[in-house]
Amino acid sequence: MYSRLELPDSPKQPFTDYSRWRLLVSDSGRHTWHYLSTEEECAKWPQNSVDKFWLGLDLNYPPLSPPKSALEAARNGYRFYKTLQSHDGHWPGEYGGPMFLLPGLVIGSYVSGMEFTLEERKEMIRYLMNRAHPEDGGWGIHVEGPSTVFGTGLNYTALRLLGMDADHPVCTKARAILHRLGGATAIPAWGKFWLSLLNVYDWEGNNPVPPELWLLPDWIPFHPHKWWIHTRNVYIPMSYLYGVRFKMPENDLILALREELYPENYYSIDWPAQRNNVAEVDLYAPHTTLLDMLNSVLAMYESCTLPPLRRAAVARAYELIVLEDENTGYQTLGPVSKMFNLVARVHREGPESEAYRLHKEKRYDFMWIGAEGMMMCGTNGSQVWDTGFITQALVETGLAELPENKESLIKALEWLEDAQMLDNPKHYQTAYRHGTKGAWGFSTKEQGYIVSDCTGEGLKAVLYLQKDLSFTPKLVSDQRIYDAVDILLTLQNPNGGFASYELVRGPKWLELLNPAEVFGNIMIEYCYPECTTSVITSLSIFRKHYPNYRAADISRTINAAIRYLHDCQQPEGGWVGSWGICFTYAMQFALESLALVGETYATSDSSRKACEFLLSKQRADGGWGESYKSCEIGKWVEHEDTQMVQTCWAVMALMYAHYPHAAPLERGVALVMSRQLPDGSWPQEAIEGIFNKTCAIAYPNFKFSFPIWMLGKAHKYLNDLKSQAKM
Ligand code: LAN
Repeated sequence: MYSRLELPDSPKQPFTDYSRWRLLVSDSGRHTWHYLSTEEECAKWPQNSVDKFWLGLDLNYPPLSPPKSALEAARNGYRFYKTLQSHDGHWPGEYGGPMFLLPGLVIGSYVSGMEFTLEERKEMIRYLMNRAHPEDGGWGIHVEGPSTVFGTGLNYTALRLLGMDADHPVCTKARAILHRLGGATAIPAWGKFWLSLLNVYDWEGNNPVPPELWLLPDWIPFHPHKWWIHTRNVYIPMSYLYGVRFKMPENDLILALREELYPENYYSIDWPAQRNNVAEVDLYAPHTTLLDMLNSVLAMYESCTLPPLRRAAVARAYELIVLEDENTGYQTLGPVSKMFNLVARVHREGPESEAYRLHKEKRYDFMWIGAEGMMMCGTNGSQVWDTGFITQALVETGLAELPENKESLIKALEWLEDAQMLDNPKHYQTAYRHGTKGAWGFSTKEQGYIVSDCTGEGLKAVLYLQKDLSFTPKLVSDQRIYDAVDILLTLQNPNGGFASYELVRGPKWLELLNPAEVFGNIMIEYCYPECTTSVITSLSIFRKHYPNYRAADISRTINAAIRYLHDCQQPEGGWVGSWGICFTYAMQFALESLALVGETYATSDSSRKACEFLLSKQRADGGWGESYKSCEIGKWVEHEDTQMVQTCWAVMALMYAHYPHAAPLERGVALVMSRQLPDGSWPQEAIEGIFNKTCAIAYPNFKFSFPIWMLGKAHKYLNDLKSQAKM
């Protein structure tokens, strides 16, 4: 479909004119990037500081006066960060990291006949070139991981579809490592699936993905509506596409890829033997015997499916796909389901349909142009999450009261007000959804999913902005605040903990059927210390302002949540983070929660043990640094370098716990201040987030919100410690 592209050898310089890219922020925080084609358009729509920063262009801010205190450093930090606030009040940001998303965008678009502009193609290619492993030329599951078959097989394919020549040195090198790792036969399940849609892997090489499970009665313990929401939303369109055995018609490029992806002859591969063949470097969660047995039974069933039953099951899966599209403005829950749904809708409804048009358009919500080229993001942004943190930081540090910051905070409140979901999903029980009335999600209200901790942080931010600041308009009514509390209270599990999007619906043994190979803990919802603590802290703050609203329910909920938190503290004193890296992340939330119910270093063994654990990890330079590998194995793994953001989390954790000695905190503060640049910003360090145990994901706004928060808080905290010492 695409012509081959003449490409520069080095991806360091942009392949397009970076002065022409603009981020359009519309519809309650929607992000789409546009490339302006004429000088006139550029003159009419000038590039602003948000565009320039995220494109990696120089902002050329003059140096600020060097801070003499932690508070001044925080203030300088916010002088810079304020310029990254969008006109509508939220903070946009890049959300890259996973390296298996862009191929879905490219393959899904290709098989559906959806094009990209030349500029988008060039910059996607450039991104992949920039992200190729410098030594072996492959790609991993995420930007910091070692090369795998999953990353290399899929990204190689994406490059070829985008127009890179097979003889380009980047392709030659990537092919060499792919073949060294065994070739694409051993690609993990989702890779097999994408390649099968593209018709460069045989459907016989896939384990079955039968849509019939959707015809089972809902009460069955393993019914897919009880699976973790991401897994089931990926499974729905996969089961449709498997059910119809979708495949792209052959063309020259497909024939060429069949040659390139495999060291052996494509036409002599024993496909059924590949179903459980996964390269060693890729494997995180090996199949259980139970799963293998189940797959064998399902494979037998595939050879004798009853056509009317299959048709009914495919129709049911399609129905669920449509409900999900309509509930989310065609972006779906996440980037993987987005592209599978898109292919399914185009397959059923064709290129002239409304579904085609809407799906095509909504790809842009995930496409982001950064300094290294164009990527596909982990969600349609992290709008609520980032806006929630920085606003809380400003209020807690007192920076919110500075006249220079008032307007910015009012804007942020306006945005947060607009981001609250006021109703339950359009298709609610019919789409197996949890309620959303009163909720905040992670990105935008259009995406339309509640996340427990996003509602917690959104609620906290609004309470801070409305209750602690005299100058803000009170935009979110008491009733809407009650709605947020009501929906949070519906999310507690019997063990006291809170999971991510829903209650834990399925039995734990379902994890034995995890087919994804590359991710852990994905079959059902699990309770997470981070999600639980955001709910505890938001409810604790809420009840200070509204002591009479559902007081007994709230106190029961908080007490049970605190018990859960104690239960999941590790014997060494830490909590394992599941969404940020790793102990330092989870511990700042956990120690804040404990302190809010009166458990501090002085009063609680749990808090003291946690502080001692953290202190034992402080480095000689005063900072902390842990690798994403901590999340893979649930044990602290040192990073080669001290990490500024993690140092903030650790110092925050100690302050929340009311740790009584200044020295370790002062050393942490000094480290964070030493890394600040003269314009008030901080440089990007290692990746900050994680999901499903193995895949790191970037939270580039954390390098602003957390140092500002920590430094401002530490300033006051250390002064208080000094005055207490004098007394
Ligand atoms: C996210 C991002 C935000 C994150 C927090 C709010 C930080 C967390 O506390 C709860 C879980 C949540 C909402 C979360 C869940 C999984 C997501 C959506 C992601 C890590 C972003 C990308 C990821 C998604 C699963 C990526 C697509 C990959 C699949 C395996 C389907």
